[in-house]
Amino acid sequence: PFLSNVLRHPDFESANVWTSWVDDTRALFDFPLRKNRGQRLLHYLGDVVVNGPGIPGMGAQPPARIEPVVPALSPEGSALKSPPPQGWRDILVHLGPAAFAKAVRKHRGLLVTDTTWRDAHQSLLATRVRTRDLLAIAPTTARLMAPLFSLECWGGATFDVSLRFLHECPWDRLERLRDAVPNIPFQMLFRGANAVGYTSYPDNVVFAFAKMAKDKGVDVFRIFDSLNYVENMKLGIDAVGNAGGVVEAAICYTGDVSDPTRKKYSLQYYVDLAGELVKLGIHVLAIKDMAGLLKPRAASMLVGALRRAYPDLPIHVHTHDTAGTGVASMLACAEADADVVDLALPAMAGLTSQPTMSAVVAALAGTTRDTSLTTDSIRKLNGYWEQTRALYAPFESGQTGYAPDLYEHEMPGGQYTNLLFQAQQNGLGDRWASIKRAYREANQLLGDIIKVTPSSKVVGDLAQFMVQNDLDAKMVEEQADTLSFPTSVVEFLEGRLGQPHGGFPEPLRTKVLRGRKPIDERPGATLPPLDLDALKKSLVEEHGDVAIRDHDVMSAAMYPQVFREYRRFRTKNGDVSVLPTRHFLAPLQKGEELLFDIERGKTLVVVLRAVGELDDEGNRRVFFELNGQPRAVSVVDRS
Ligand code: 3PY
Ligand code: ZN
Repeated sequence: PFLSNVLRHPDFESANVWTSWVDDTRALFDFPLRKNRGQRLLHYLGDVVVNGPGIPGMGAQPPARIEPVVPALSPEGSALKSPPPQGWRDILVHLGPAAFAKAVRKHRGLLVTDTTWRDAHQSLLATRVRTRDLLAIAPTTARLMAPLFSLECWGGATFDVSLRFLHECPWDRLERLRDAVPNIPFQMLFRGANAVGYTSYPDNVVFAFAKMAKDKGVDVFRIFDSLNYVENMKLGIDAVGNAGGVVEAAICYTGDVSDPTRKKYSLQYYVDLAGELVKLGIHVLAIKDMAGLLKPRAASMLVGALRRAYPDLPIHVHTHDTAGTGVASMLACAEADADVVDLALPAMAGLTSQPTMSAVVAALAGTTRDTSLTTDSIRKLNGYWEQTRALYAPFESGQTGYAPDLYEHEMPGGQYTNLLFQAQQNGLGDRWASIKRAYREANQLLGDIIKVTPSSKVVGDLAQFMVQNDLDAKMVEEQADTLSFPTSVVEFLEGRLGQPHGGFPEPLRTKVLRGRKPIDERPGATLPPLDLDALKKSLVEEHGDVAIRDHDVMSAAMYPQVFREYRRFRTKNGDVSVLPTRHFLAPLQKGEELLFDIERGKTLVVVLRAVGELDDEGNRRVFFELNGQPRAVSVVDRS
């Protein structure tokens, strides 16, 4: 079937084939899933009817019974047919990253990154927003939000979550969104030496990953390291530079530069760190306030100091609204001459997400720092996101207000909602307060470190360990040579994440390591290169088909076991990304009709007719109608 797809393809007929043609031409690989596509999807729908969706992180709230409405543009219809207005991506494509950065610095208004497609749903909805719901609004976004500096849409936890829980290919998401949005730069969050994973990868993998991400559509790469360890960041910076992307190096912000008693992370620390990054040849400097600790006065001081030290460097500020200072702090950044700030559409903003775009846009309208975005455009898109958020109601974390104790525990936005959700699911009313207290103590025990993926997990694991075992900080210190610490804690102290500012805590480190030899260089430096060709061969063998593409190899290099399970899932259930979100997340009701396009112009109509009795092997038959024809699938009942 592959060969016949090749021979029949119009590019092949017109001899218009280039070296990467096979990899770049999606249609050639449609054959394995085309076969029985409907039947495979019925298997998924049947499984959800019998067992529920089985997606971790779902609370009791069901998805809303709506299909979100994409706002109409005027003149209706034709607006989507003509190309979108030119945006910053046109400048980037024409001038390249260095001149793009210069143009950004010269621009007078405050530029905005919209995080709705990445960090906002990572922080509010456990990263569960699906490609389908992003894609539906993408062409309209390209037209209404053309003045944006960027759309953050990829990286961070989205890669892992889309493969692992949504059963979708993250590369496919990127390519499709790119096709729909040619004018606005795409931004991703790149965890330095960890790329989109939680641990160091061999250098060749980091380089190949950055290159592939750039080729498939990422423009701006925000590179950070969870300990602000420059050696780890340098690898990411080199990889992105080599790929031709915009190198946006981020310093992670913690502590409080406006509080003279907080000495470890002082203004000078950040200015010096930025200086080291500038020497590496970055295009943009980001301040990554992953917890939302940056109060307005601290924002003025920090942006002001960096601006004075590096007058020509674009400064991009990222924050979370967890404590409620978000809008005020971003306005303070604008005042202090930051170039870009991260905001989210109102329905996806606030609390652990980014501050709301509507307020900042309105506050600056008509001033010299006008964002060029309009309240009307935001309102239109927001209607869609209000409805879409309701579809993902099962993933709401349960947070009902701002966090007054954020300045004590300093937990990043995404982790805050995750741990809160877990505590609520475990039904332990007092546990959340204890975890927050323990988190603070754990951070101090570990030497007051920067807390963001993956170092935040180390602190979170130690905090949970302390709560579970009724240990306070003093007891941990005293019993450190006998306690059985979580692996992440031991690995951090071993140096597997990198070197923290100010060094490791002693005598805790020596006690925990119990004779193990610590690593004092970049952890990835000693990893042998991964042979990506050999990996491709082994994947073709393992999965028994040739439809393993280079980006699948990269997914497998990042997450071997997750990729394996993703392929197995797809063999059984097909490409579930075509299912409407409500039916991806909740069972069909008897007699309910479900309509969806399996490809452009090919609609399937599914009706659930009946669920059979449990048979001797523990299976149930589920009876459907598919485009008017009776069909049945057999599903294992896991109850
Ligand atoms: C991530 O690494 O996913 C983050 O969002 C860190 O802030
Ligand atoms: Zn963030």
